Amino acid sequence: MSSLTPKQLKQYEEEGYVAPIDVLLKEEAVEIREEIELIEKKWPHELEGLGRNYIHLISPVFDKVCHNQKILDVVESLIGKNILICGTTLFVKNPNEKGFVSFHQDAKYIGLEPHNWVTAWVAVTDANEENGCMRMWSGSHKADLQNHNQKFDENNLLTRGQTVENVPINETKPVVLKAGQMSLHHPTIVHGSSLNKSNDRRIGFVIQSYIGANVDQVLGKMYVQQARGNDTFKHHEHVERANKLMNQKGIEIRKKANEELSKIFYSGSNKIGKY
Ligand SMILES: O=C(O)CCC(=O)C(=O)O
Repeated sequence: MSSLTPKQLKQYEEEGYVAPIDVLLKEEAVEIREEIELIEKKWPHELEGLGRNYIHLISPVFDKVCHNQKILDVVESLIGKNILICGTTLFVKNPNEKGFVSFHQDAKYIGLEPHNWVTAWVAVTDANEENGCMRMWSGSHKADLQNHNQKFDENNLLTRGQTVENVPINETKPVVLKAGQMSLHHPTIVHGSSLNKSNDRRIGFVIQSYIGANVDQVLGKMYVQQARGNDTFKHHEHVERANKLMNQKGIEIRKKANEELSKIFYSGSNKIGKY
């Protein structure tokens, strides 16, 4: 098993994230991009809005990434051997669009308690400073949850446009990844990303998140898959893995999962955004 090295574990503990980690071959990243572009062509609205979530339930290509043993080996070194997949999101920034992600902490609105979980950001394309890679506020995971202003900006790729203000940019670090590499980040690290100024798409496939089986969803209902070990806690409903692109069962579960996710993300809000 190739878990994180002591140096990588130290980076995660001290900085709140670890990167880059090689997980996929370049050809596998190309295959994932092709799957996205095939879906966009055949079912033009499928990945829009809420449709950016839970693609692993309708696509065997994405299912394979979620259950990738190299990814699970490193995830295990952070959250233990009983691992569940509780959701996935595509973060796509097209060239000539104004998409950005305000600085935020994932744990603020996601309802996953305790924080025995980690988010894996898999680079489908290269991610760099030119095309708007993530920036991590190193060490910020050690503080409590912070106040977030809710801005609902139409170019913000976050549900509520939730924003931690006054982040010292010089203390943030770019997470530069090659296609096929991954970063892992802590539930409470403050992070965000800015515009894609390149001529190509910037695509991240985010397993959001891998959770320990002990983690409950305190704001709503979640549909999970067992990635490794077992689930003696039984907090969540387990669902089947995708065996065929756009299989009917997967489509139905994905619809339900998205309805529930929306309730979770907008819990307590009197406004709903486009995701
Ligand atoms: O893809 C991005 O730029 C941001 C993604 C993000 O905020 C996350 O994965 O938690």
